[in-house]
Amino acid sequence: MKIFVTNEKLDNWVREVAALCGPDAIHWCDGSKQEYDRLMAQMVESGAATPLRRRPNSFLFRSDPSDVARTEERTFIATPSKEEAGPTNNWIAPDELKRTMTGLSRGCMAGRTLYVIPFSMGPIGSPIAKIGVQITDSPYVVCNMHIMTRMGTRVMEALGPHGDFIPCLHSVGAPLAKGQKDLSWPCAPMEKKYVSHFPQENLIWSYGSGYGGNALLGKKCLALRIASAMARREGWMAEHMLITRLTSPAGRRYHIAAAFPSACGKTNLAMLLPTIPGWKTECIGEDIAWMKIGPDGRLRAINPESGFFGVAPGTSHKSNPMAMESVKQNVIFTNCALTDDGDIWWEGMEGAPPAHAIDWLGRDWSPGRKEPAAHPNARFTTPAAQCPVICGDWEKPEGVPIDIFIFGGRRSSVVPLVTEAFDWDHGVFLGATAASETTAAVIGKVGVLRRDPFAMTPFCGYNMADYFSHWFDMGDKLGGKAPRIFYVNWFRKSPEGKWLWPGFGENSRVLKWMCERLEGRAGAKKTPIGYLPGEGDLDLTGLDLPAENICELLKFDREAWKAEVPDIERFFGQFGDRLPERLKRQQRGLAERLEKDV
Ligand code: OXD
Ligand code: MN
Repeated sequence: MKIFVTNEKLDNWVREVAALCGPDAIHWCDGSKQEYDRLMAQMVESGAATPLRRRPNSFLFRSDPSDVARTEERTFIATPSKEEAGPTNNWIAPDELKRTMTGLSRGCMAGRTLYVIPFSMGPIGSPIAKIGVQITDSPYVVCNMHIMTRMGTRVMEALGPHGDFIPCLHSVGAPLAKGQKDLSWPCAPMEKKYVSHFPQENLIWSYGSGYGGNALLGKKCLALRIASAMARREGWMAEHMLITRLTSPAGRRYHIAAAFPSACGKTNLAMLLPTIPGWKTECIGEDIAWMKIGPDGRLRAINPESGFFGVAPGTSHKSNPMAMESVKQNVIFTNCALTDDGDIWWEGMEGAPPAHAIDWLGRDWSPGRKEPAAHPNARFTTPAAQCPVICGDWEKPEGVPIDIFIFGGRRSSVVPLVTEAFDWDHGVFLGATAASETTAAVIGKVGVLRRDPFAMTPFCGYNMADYFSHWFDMGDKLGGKAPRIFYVNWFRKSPEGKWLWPGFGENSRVLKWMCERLEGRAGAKKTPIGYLPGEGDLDLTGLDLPAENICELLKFDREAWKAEVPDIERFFGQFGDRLPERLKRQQRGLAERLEKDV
């Protein structure tokens, strides 16, 4: 079916891609429920999807074992020079990468249907939104895009005959010979996977993977890597941040945007239920924030996505009750375990594990087996509108005004529960030096400390040093209307390896302190690393926590911080002369303050 609105650039591109990739058929997606249902029915029929008896309109997929997470080592930024991509990105010259991608793509859709997905990142028509078009040969990707983006006919109408869009070309890289039976999760071997970005021409070209951020190109590829480069050129911000609204008992609203590396509880914080009486949170987004300075000079944020692609293991009614409520129906589950009564299960869900299940590899599983039943990076794809605490204003085209930025990471030692930056420049330094112990969201070693500035290392589409400069520029533009900046660490452990802070809903106590700092109502003590809550400054009413835990959580450990300085210096060193002078000044400032007796 062809959508009645035509767009010349798009028609030409689809024709070109079809000639290169050689699909058997072309389908223009209209974004309707019928389309979704038809594709799902086909995938159930082929055995790729398992309908879940216990969750209406929900399906389970199992990926190929080689295709379970974003593959950062196969992700490329093709800028004209290597320096423009910077030391934290994999670089290939654009011409060379185009040649490679073209070679791989020749005939790659044989035996498959080419789907054209016009989609909007952000509410259609919002001044902050952008239109993309993904071509893919994966019906699984089409169904995920139905949930994660606004797509189909209404986007074609917004695009119009002459509108511009960001082309996103995707193939699972598994052409079918005549009569060849398809696999339930087709993909290419690791060395043939490429997630390629051409920021100069706003082009995305992904080959060989059907999983998450490698394949749902609106998300990490467009909304972060390409958008971050566009945002720098155009003077706005594309950040790896949740957006949440916190309302005080007096009815004052605070909007918070927070950046954490993958699988650090970002989704939990985005929709947390406060444990402190009278406070309320409403979720606007849980992964990405696009922010522009509004007519009033304040930074306005939208969530460019319309669904959650959340990590399933560890999600429970304790860690994230609102996520559990959001996944009761209309959900795509990937790499979760299947129970005998037709439900999904994963490690960290409350209650006893099932006596028997089918694991993510399709094998029999029972408790006590060494390997987990669900892959540690198993996911749910669910409509954001199903979240019981979704904010009434989450689709407001003008976005919400941001009051507070939070950075953080997973650190078992050194970093206190919460720190407030002295000012914007110090806040940029906190963001730039953010570090976290790695988790399973990305292929690689787990538990290693890595610096992940602004949680953007895998997602910045240009030289990270220039990105730091962009943050300083934005601060200069925002002036007195700039959000206040904080740094948190929920993951501090005792020497015996026990969590010191209960986390989850109790994190609202820390958010409350931040809001009260904005109002000048909460106290703090000045330390060389920033302002920390002093004794009695955090509202701990009703929280049964040993005094030693609080003391440890809010301790400034001079010696441990002194040991951080050389590591920060080393980390900054990789950016050479491109590192902004203002960051160097911050680094020197920290080192000096640590030497002084304050
Ligand atoms: C994600 C990630 O999937 O950051 O959101 O890896
Ligand atoms: Mn993310």
